Amino acid sequence: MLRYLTAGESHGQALVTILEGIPAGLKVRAEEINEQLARRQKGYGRGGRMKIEQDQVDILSGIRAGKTLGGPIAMKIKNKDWVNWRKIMSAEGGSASGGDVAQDDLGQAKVVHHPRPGHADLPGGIKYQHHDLRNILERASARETAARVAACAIARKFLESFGVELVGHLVNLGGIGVTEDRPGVAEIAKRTEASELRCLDQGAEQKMIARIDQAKKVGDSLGGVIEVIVTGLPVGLGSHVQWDRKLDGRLAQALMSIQAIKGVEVGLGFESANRLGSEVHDEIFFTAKKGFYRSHNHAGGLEGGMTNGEPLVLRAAMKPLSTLYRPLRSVNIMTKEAYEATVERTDITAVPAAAVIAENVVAYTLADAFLEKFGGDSMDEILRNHAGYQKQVKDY
Ligand code: EPS
Repeated sequence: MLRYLTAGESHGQALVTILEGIPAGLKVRAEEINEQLARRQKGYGRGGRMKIEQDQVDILSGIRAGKTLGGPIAMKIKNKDWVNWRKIMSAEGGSASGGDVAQDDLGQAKVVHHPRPGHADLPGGIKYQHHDLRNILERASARETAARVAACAIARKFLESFGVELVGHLVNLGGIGVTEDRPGVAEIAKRTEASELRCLDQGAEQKMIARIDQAKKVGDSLGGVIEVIVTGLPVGLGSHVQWDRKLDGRLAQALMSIQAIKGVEVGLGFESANRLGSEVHDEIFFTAKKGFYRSHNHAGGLEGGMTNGEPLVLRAAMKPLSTLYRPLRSVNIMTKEAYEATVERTDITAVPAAAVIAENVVAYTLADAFLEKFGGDSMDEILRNHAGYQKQVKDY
């Protein structure tokens, strides 16, 4: 239904994306996309690159006078850092002698021969037959997520038309967890937007910041856990009937595809494996006013690969970034000698950014499921289909 692709290298000229399948008549302004891009750039623990970039989208097609046309939406985000990498990264580059290694003004080739453990460098180099691992790392970089967020921000806007609210926030950083109960989505959004780490719990946040400072001092990096909560979803997005239609699987794929994500949980997640069934499942109740409702939401809003009307609760674990200022042991891919891994400029942590990326990729996957269920070519048609189904659910 909905699809998008991104292109672009971290230090290339620009990132681009094409999003197709958004119906006609959705109001979208560039500022709304830019707002998501700016949120993604924030967070204590980010490195020097974020001082260079101020991501702004250039809408090239698919939107006219503030409304989608129904055709592909193409967007571009310039890399401001490109001016510093032009000679190294341009399509026409290459050494004067005709070799394939470009040099910058200082005569540096910035070739990478020492793969970073945990990064795409080594498997990518072997697979694509590159002996300059920059040819891998430039595309593997999480810089790509700027383009993803731009595309997904439009899907998010689409979802908001149906009263869906969502928030992504940080619930663990380097082993320090948030203990506070979760208030409603709007309250979490308000409180975490004002936080340097996109974290609800100010006490935990101070400890996390100290942990980041400590990691920075010793040249290390930190991971964490983010949580996405979505309310206002109808019952029945996704389906139990086929593996690739199960919404939990599709959401997990969207989250797992974010750079550095190593695990995904739905609701109670891994903890449900430790408990008896009677301690896990959400008992069902009914009142005329509320309709069907649950005692708690351990299922995280998904049963049988379908939304069940309860809030969607997803968590994703991000590993510590694989570039370390105090590098790990590696091997020179040319000489096969032991060497320290390459040190590229990096962030100490990017978990707060991952919360924004997660929020937006979840919105994309849900918008796709919405279009499947309520499909149509214009917003009016889809809103009508949605309202008809909501009545059907109420009358069940
Ligand atoms: C990244 C390394 C850093 C991060 C980058 C992701 O970039 P650089 O090598 O230019 O310092 O800042 O993230 C972004 C540029 C971004 O926009 O999120 C990496 O290796 O993945």
